Amino acid sequence: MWPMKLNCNGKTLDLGSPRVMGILNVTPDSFSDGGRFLQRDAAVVQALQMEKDGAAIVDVGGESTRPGASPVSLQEELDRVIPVIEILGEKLEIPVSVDTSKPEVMREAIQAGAGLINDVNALRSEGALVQAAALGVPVCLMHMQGRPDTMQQAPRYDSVLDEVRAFLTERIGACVEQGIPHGDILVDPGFGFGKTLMHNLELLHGLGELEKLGCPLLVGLSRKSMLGTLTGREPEQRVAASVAAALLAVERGASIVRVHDVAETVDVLKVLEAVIDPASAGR
Ligand code: 9MG
Repeated sequence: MWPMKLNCNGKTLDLGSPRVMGILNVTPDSFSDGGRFLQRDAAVVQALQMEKDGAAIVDVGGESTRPGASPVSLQEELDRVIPVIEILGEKLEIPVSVDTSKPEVMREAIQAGAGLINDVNALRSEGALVQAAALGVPVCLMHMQGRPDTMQQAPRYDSVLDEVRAFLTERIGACVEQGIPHGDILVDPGFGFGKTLMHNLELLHGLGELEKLGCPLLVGLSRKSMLGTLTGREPEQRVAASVAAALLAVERGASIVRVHDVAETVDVLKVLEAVIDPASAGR
C-alpha cells in the first residue's frame, strides 16, 4: 500500500480519504481579459475559495491541454503560472501542484512554492524526468495517446485498459530507475486524452484494475467532453455529471479527483464517506 501522506515541498497531502484537487487554469480564456495583474488577482481569489470549499490541493496550469489546443512558449507559460504560484505558496495552507510538461517550468514552480508536478505527458518531454527526480517532490504521471493538438483525431487501442496499464507501468519503472521513490508517484489514466467515449467509459468501468499498480490514482473527468456527449450539455452545465463521475471514480478506487466544482464534489464525497464509515460522520 502506498503512503497515506505525501510530502509536497513541506506541505502535507493526506490521502487517508479521497481528496479533491481544484483546477486553476491561468490561461487567457479562463479569466476575463483585465490584464495580467487583474487576472492574477482573480486566480488567487478563486484558489482561496477552493481551499475554503474543501480542496486538498490546487492545480495551477498555464497551457491548455484541451483537444486541439496549441502549445504556448516557455516564457509565456512561466509568466502565467509563476507569479500565481508564488502568492498561493504563501497564502494557502494546502499544497499547490503545477500542471506542466516543461522541465524549466517544473523547476521554477517548485522554487516558487509548488509541491507536486502534474504532468499530462508523464515526464516524457526532454529533460523532464531528470528534472522531476532532482526536485524531490511527488509526481503525477498521466496517460495520453498522441499530442493535445491531434490526439482526438483517431484514437485506437486493442484494449484500452491493458494499454493504459502497460504505459503507466513503464513510466513508473522509468521514474523509479531515475530515483523518484515509488511512494512519490501518482498515476492517472488520462480521461479524454486520445480516447473515444467508449475508451473513456471502459476505463472508468475498469478503473479498479489500475489500483494494482500500487500508486494512488488521480482522475480528471470534470466537465470533459465525454460528459457533454452523454448529457448534451455545455461545459458550464456539466456540474451534476461531473460530480457523478467523480463519485464513480472514487468508488472504483480514485484517491484524488481533479475538478472545477470543488464545493459540490466535496459535499458528495462527504456523503460517500459517511455511508462507507458511519462513525466518521461529523468528525
Ligand atoms: C491538466 N489536466 C487536464 N486534464 C487532466 C487529467 O484528467 N488528469 C491530470 N492529471 N491532469 C489533467
